Amino acid sequence: MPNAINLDLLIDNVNLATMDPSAEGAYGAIEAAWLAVADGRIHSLGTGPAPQAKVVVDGRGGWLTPGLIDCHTHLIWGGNRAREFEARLEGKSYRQIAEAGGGINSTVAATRRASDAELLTDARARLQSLAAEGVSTLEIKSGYGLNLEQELRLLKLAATLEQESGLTISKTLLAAHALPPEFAGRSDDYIDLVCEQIIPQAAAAGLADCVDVFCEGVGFNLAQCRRVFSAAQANGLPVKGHVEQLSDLKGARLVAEFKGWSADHIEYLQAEDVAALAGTVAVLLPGAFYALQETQRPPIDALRQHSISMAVASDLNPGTSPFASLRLAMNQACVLFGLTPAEALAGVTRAAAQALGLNQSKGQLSAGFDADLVLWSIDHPSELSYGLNLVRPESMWIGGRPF
Ligand code: DI6
Ligand code: FE
Repeated sequence: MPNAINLDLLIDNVNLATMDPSAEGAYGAIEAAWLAVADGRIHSLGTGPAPQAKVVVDGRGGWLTPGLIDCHTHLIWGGNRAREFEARLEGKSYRQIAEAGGGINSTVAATRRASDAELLTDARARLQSLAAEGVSTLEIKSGYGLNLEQELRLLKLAATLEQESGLTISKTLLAAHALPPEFAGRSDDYIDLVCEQIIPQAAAAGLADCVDVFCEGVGFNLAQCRRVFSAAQANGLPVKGHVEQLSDLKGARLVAEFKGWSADHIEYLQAEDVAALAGTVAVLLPGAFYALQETQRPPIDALRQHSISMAVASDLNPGTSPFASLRLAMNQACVLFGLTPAEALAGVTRAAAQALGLNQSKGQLSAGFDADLVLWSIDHPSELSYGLNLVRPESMWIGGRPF
């Protein structure tokens, strides 16, 4: 039995959805259990007599999960795109709107105009919505600045949000999100700027954890994305990509070639390209699929057959997924893509941690992992995917501290 003096927290009388892949059954469930925390990490867990600790919490027969992880968001932006939503409902496509100078570039204009304080006020509210539903770790991308100063500004604002919120935030440089208007007709020149200035300076300042691209007709082509990934690699940064969202440019294969953290969207990924993803996480973004009224689904069966980890994320952004809810994305992943609720929960815990390079410390209830914990008053973990706003966390701890 562990030395009681060293245990900071014991959660007793609780069922554990450990999400530990080596544990048996869906959810890696251990019922009628306890979990002990020391020094911000999970110290031990089990059934039977529980150890003593400085603080004891009665789980009252509820379920404890790892803190949820939203591994793909564009959380910081200015303005909104409700008028574009109206235009799409009147029959204009996302691509048509983008080509007419709307889309991402209208958010770029509004974001560049906004002050830091304005951006932070809106971003805080979105972050609080996520945290209120059990999110303890999230990713935030730049990508609405599209020049050196503005992209670095967005990454710094993400760091500010991390410091003030206490959540863990993975910061992703997405300078290759769209072609800014001042580079119209000169996309290779913009990629020069991304590779020669934006990536090196973000890396040197320690502002980015990863580099992302939008590999798409309305974004950047495969050769341009390859250049961005090579620059990331040269600057010591891992990569990920928005790939195969609207068409099949073979971006997922490129991400895999660079041993990227994740290939995201992938509605148009062909089943025969799935095997190449081994070691890279497939990030499913059903919010964007839903909002764009997409009909092409990601190749879920092929991903399962090849044992590719599937994460689920909100893609929170003003254009294609204006939903500050990871729980909605879990439900949509089940209803729209056919994931099981256990796959959806793994998608926002274990697989999402892997998609952020955090699989050694987050996303599981296992000894040695960070004590990012959510206690739910539910009868079964499938309830977390089943409904929306029916259950909220009873309690959340981040690094063993009450949040
Ligand atoms: N794919 C998306 O769905 C978002 N970015 C991307 O590369 C859309 C971003 C936006 O429309 O503002
Ligand atoms: Fe996205």
